[in-house]
Amino acid sequence: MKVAVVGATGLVGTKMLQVLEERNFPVSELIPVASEKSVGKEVIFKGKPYKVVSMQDAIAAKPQLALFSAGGSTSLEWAPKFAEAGITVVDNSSAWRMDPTKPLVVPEVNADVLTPNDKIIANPNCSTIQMVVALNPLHKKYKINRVVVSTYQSVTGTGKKAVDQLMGERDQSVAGKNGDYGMAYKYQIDLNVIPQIDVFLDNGYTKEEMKMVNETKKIMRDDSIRLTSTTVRIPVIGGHSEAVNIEFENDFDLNDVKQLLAEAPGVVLQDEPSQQLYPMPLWAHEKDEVFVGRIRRDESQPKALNLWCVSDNLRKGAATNAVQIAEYLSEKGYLG
Ligand code: 2RA
Repeated sequence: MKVAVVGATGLVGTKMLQVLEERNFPVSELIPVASEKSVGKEVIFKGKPYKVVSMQDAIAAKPQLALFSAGGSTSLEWAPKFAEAGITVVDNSSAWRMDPTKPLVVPEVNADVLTPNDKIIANPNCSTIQMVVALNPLHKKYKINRVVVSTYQSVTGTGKKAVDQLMGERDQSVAGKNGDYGMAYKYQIDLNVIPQIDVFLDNGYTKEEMKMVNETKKIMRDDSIRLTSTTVRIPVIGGHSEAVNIEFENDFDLNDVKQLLAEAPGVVLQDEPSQQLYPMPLWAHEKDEVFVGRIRRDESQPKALNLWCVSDNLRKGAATNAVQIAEYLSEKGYLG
């Protein structure tokens, strides 16, 4: 099938091309799309060069599927134009996520909401995706009442400029080099931790924190789950980590919790404290799964536990999740 990747030269777009290729998605023709300044550049897919085209040219080429990773305003303007031309859009921006007419999908959790009529499908925020993959099997069995989550997020979630800032600062502090790099953040990120992801809202939370609250309820189809979040940027590139405290309606068996997670789709249990085995971004990097460990009872609160989960935010948190949605649509025969 003809597949367009919009934002094909960015960090997530590049990862989308890699994941489409690795998972052998049936791409007969690739249509890479990017901003006007990148039109004419080449991207490599399955060893072949493809020229980057404009939005108009991509629509005229009539792909069946378009994976978008081009920012909210581009998506608001262009996704409907693709959809009107009969092209199914899977969009990685926040533009459509909370629109009640658009599905917000993590395939392991709620692929069944998709119908052949969905032409714009939202890919959730990276920090939400990895958390709900771990929460869903536990919610189904023990019913979650409340979640308290703190994140430790990779600079790759911000984009290439942030990776350049971190590496530039590191070069300076380690090698004494005076490289030329721009500031993606207001503050130094190397040797630092920044307790702000995205902008602040009137309630004192950041947008990233409220995405975790609102998107979780929509994906898990349960508005009764109470959730509070603190999202933090750390000088890491391999993936996002999350410390999650979960309070259930019903008491649970800890071994059963571990068993449920070990068997859950998309989860790898990595929980051997005696071997000092637990999830880390260093190991999750370039993997598609959500790694879960440090599972233990919360001794301060009945029916509650703590866990630690890590996932590559550019893969399961973005590109892989989008491609998995496309695979589901393709298997169901929903893609034109
Ligand atoms: C971040 N959640 O890590 C964002 C990316 N979508 O900044």
